[in-house]
Amino acid sequence: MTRTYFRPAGLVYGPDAALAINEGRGASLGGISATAYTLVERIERHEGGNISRRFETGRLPRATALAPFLDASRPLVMGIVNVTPDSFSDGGLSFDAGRAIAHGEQLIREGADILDVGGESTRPGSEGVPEDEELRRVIPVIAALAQAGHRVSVDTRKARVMRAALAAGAELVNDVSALTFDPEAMAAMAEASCPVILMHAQGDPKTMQLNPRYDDVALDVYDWLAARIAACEAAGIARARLIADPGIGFGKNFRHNLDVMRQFALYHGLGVPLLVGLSRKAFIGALTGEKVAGQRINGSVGGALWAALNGAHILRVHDVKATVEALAVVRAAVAPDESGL
Ligand code: 7PJ
Repeated sequence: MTRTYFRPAGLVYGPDAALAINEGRGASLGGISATAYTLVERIERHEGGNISRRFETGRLPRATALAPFLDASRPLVMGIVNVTPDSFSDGGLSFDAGRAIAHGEQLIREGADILDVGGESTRPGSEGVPEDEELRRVIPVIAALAQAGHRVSVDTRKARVMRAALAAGAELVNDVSALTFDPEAMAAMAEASCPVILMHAQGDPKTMQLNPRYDDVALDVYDWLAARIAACEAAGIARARLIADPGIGFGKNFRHNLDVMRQFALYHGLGVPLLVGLSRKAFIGALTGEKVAGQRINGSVGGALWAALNGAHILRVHDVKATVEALAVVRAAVAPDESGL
């Protein structure tokens, strides 16, 4: 059986996007008003593994509908609030509710739209955290930040933590296992009504970087995410609630990450909004030579801009100020008189 994929290409921005759409030569990329694609790469994956590619002036079979909290004119910036003692990039600096809350407030002042609060490090090689400990870490932080009026997401793989976080005021659930880790997570989300972020990973955090393998990483990740979206819909989680994320660094070697990044626009074919998290990851360090995760700001911002120009709806970052400032410059260059991108 041949499987067919369509990757948006020939991207144009701002007034060019408006013109291309008006002339019927382009369509909005992922529902983002400031970006249009004018070509699609038709990718056919044949039985036995052969892949053929050609450009066409076509449209994606499915357009993306934006959830109300998203912004059609620009990507939202999700600031990372770690409440873990072993998080690799901030050394557990916020392992303490008070400090995590202050850090979240700081990220809001810097321009974050969403705060992603996590109590379990899922970086390569890390061990899981007992449920009670995870709850003890994240719930007070979520409650305080939500109470202060901020939009909070919870980064967890556990149904009980999801439920408690929503009860404490979280508005989104971000699961790096795409509801596969905890057998109850799917039901917990079917009962809720919040947006759910489904991230691709191969293997579990402890072993995922040992020897990741794919036939074609970009397409394999696409198939996996499409299957998770279908499974969620079948379990009663409406498609309109889902956000997909290719999971940079999760069971992917350097080359895998580059392949996924280059073809990021492919994932718009899933027909749901997209999130990317590449902030400070090893892949950025490998490209820049910066060994200290906390010093990988410049490379991370470069990656975030690439994702933004490829229609990402949410950028998950540690360095909110740097990202927001860089986005402002790209946005002005793309559409000086508008508020696009
Ligand atoms: C991601 C995440 C990511 C989503 C982490 C780190 C590791 N959630 N949680 N996407 N990464 N959705 O921040 O380096 O890429 S934890």
